[in-house]
Amino acid sequence: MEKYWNKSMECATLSEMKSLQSFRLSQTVRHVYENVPVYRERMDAAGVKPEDINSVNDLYKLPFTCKQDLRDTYPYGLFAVPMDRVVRVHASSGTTGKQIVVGYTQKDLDTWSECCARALTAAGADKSDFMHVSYGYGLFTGGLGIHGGAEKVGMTVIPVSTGNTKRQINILRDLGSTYICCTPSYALFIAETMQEMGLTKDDIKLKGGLFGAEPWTEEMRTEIQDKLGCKAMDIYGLTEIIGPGVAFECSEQTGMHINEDNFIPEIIDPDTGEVLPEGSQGELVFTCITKEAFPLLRYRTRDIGILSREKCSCGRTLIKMKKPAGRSDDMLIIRGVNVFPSQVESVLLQLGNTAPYYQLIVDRENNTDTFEIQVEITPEMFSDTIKSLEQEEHAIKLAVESTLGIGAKITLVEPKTIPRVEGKAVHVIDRRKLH
Ligand code: DLL
Repeated sequence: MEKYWNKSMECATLSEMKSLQSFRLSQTVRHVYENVPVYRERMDAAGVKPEDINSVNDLYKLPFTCKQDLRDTYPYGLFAVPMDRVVRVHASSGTTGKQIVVGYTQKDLDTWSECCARALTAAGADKSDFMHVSYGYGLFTGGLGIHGGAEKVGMTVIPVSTGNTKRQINILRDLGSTYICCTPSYALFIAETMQEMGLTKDDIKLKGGLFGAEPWTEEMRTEIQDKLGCKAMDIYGLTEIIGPGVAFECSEQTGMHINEDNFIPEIIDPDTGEVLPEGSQGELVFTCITKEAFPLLRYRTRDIGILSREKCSCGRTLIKMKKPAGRSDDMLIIRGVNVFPSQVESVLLQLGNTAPYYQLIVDRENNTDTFEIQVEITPEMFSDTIKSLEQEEHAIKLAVESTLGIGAKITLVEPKTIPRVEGKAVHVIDRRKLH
């Protein structure tokens, strides 16, 4: 039986949801117009007044916000409440550029915990469960975000944070954790380290895991489920909007329900800004409608997604988003062809012979892009003949070319060559940017 944390919100009718969103949106717009000079100036320039925003159908009238706006107003320029009401800040440096800072009132922290509590409940967790938190604690939102949700559910929280993987595994085993959360890359590293320690999934008691903070494929899900013996659920979020828990997976595992009573999603054409109809692929945009300290209007995430209101077997009516393939900033254009690292990941894991560690190295020589994929071999393959390794290389080359429509040099590298991470994996080294 499907369990819900907040059934009235998670299973509301469409008209109930729209009217709640409309009410909250108009309140939020008034709040930012009155308290954030940047928003007031932008709305004035666009000729929009708070009284023009009465329903979700008016959303398109509002100007977009983007990461650069957060950088330009660093650190507190977009905060909508006095600092004495802000009880926490988090920050993100992202892969490029200046740090951004976000803030929370006590009510915002409660909203955030509620979002994560819904995710945990959808993953089957309840107060009898133990949650091993391997996301980083600190300015990153992963650790404290899920921690708050797990406490709200009443789980026994084990706040391990990142690092010292062998010690993590001992804690996981000794304290009998039934749930874990970390990046999918780190989950694989934990599995690999367990193997080195002579342990298997039968030595631990995991039932489920919430993995997110980076794109990951269905093949990677299978790999994690097999190796850790737990159901691997996806969880999505970003610092600017609240952190983890913007969207979460249910038992159907076919995309993530967005907590749309708190964050209204839209899909836009990234080039023109035009709002696209449901089912179209485009850039995800979120508007926060319950936050007090840091409510962003129409924030452009750069994440590429698809929204769907198709009926879900779990009974939730919250709109769903497809697993994001990656950020538009992560998309590589190599010799004119669009390439997402996740496509390469799918190919490698489907072939299934090598280790699940890879890196795409892109460079430019004589005005032409070069494209190399380094793939790690498993310790078992290490003793294979040169001939069989060459055959493997060739098989990967063919499969990559037919999926991406572009040739790549495949280099098999020794076990443990590709750096392991505790947080988000680095799948791309684009040296073209250095020239
Ligand atoms: O990664 C928040 C988070 C923590 C989410 C723990 C889930 C679990 P940022 O560091 O600001 O926040 O990075 C946000 O990470 O815009 C996406 O590009 C990517 N991302 C997050 N979750 C997923 C996911 C956290 N499930 C950026 N699938 C986002 C794909 C994801 N990409």
